[in-house]
Amino acid sequence: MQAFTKQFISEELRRRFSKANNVLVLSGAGVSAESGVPTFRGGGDSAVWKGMPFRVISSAGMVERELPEVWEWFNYRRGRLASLKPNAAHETIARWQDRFDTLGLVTQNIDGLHQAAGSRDVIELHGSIWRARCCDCNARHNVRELKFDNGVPGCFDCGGHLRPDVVLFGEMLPTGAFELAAMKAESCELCFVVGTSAVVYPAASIPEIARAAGAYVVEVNPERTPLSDLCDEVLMGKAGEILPMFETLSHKEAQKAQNNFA
Ligand code: BV8
Ligand code: ZN
Repeated sequence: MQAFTKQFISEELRRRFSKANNVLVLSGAGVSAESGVPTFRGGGDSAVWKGMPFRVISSAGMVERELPEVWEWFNYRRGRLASLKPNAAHETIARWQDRFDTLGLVTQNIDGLHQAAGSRDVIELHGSIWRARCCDCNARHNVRELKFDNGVPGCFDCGGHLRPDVVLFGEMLPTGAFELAAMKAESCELCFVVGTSAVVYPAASIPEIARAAGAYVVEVNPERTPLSDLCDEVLMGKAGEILPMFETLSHKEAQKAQNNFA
């Protein structure tokens, strides 16, 4: 394992990782794949609901025209996600909070698994499947424990129609979320891009911003993406296998530093 780690993670990245103070992680569906969450684009546009590609069912137009169907799709997904647990990738990223002075975590995922692993202050660019938002008064409600299998649930404050508090295609991101993520991208030294096909914007521009501002950008993905060529390093493999390798590495580096000091 250690010999493999040494080969796989370049000297340059080992050095940068051990010295970095300010690190940013952008995650996508692939980080949750090993927890059992289906990705959207693994093997093509694979997510289809009742014959509709997810880009159609998860779109602004569907909320306006077919809100009950949107709820049916989200209830189905809530059911599939309810019992899933964070994996080694989520857990490693959560531990990086104590490893670095500043660790920013920006996710496109709506599954809440980063938070379940202990990550704090997660920037959720695309919202959360565990929240609903009122179409009338804009109130947000935690619906994690609630079951509503039929039709459109009513707002607990005003009785208006609730919708999933998720950013659908053609909708704006939550106020300030992208701006905050972009600020973190501009100031980080090292940026990990984990488990994203990097085709959905504006999320995919975060690593571009980081690279333009001088960060070292590392992609972790079993497949190449449109971002791969821009990255300083591409670690091809599963997030749950690759990210824990950095822990071994950081402990080793810390030990080395301690030995040098003693
Ligand atoms: C907007 C949430 C302003 C709901 C989702 C610029 C150019 C072109 C188009 C646009 C552009 N700017 C904006 C657009 C339009 C559009 C867009 O990007 N379209 C693209 C697809 C062409 N963007 C928007 O509409 C955004 N809003 O721009 O607002 C605006 C508004 C109105 C009018 C004008 C402007 C809103 C985008 C929000 C989309 N929301 N869904 C839901 O879930 O139902 S998208 C969906 O894709 C997911 O939620 C996820 O957040 C997102 C990204 O997907 P990934 O996370 O990358 O996952 P994917 O399946 O694609 O890839 C998985 C990866 O994991 C693969 O690479 C695989 O190899 C890897 N993997 C697999 N296993 C592992 C692994 N990696 C590591 N380990 C493993 N084990
Ligand atoms: Zn309301």
